[in-house]
Amino acid sequence: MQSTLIIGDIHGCHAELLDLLDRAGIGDDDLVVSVGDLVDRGPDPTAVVELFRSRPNSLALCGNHERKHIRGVLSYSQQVAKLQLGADYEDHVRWMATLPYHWERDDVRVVHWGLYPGVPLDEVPEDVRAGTTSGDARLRERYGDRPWYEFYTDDKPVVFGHSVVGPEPLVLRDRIFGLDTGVCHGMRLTGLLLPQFKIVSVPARADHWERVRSEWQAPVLRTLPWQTMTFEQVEKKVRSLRDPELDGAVLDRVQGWVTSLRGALPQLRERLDAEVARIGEAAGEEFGRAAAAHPAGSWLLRRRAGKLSPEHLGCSSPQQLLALASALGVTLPADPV
Ligand SMILES: [Mn+2]
Repeated sequence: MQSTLIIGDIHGCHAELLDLLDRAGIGDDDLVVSVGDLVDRGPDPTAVVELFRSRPNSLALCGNHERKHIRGVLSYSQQVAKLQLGADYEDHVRWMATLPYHWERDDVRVVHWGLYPGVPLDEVPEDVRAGTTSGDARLRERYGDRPWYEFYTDDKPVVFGHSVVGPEPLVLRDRIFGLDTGVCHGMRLTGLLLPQFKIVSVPARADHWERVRSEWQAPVLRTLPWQTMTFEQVEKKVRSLRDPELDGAVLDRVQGWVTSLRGALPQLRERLDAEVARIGEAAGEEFGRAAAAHPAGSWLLRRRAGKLSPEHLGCSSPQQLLALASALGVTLPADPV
């Protein structure tokens, strides 16, 4: 008889997914169902997504993490996953957009997070089923601070993930199953095996998110447009990205880079003034024409006309300052990270 394994939030933990399929004795003919959140925080989202995309008898629901990718709302863990998924990112996100928000059979219903007890699943708003912030607000409106499943009285078992319940799954009245046991945070990956309704679980191999989020910090920071932001925007961004739980070394490098660029301004001003004087002497009345032929021409003309602030020399962004430096033959570090 075909078994069905419903699996809690996997979050890119491919090794544990294989461990769980093995522990549950899943064969090719058995059905594997994910409650959603295949990606984000874990080390190997690509292998997890590819498994669900390529394995016959597989189904994944759309979790709030998939939904963020689909809607292009990328917080830090999505920015990391985007880099991890690499060249196939767009294609995988198009696939995510095809995933259903619930799955129901005669013997079970599955949803990533919420439902309205007594209301058919396809009449429950998508954001409630996915567990987004707006969905949570709707649930709070209906049920206050109590979780929706405390109002669930149907006989049909219901399975969900989304809310980490600790290393052991939540099981109420043998028909309410909360399976997010925090594998990406070093706890466990849990599945529910049907038709027996038996819990199967494997330990996480590491606190993945702790490692992944610091390992990917530099690559993610490298994708930000540091050079074309204004100096003020760079400093504001650095401040907003400071996180007491993260190694600040990469942000320190960005900060140091900005400081060294700004610190080069007196030297650039000296060079610029020396060039203005030199060209003025050599070209006399022809200053404009001679300066225009110079790589730093527009700065020379503005400086001579007194239209360049001595403090920042008209350079509001690192990119402009680097362009001026290069035009004056001064080498400055171009890469912040
Ligand atoms: Mn989740």
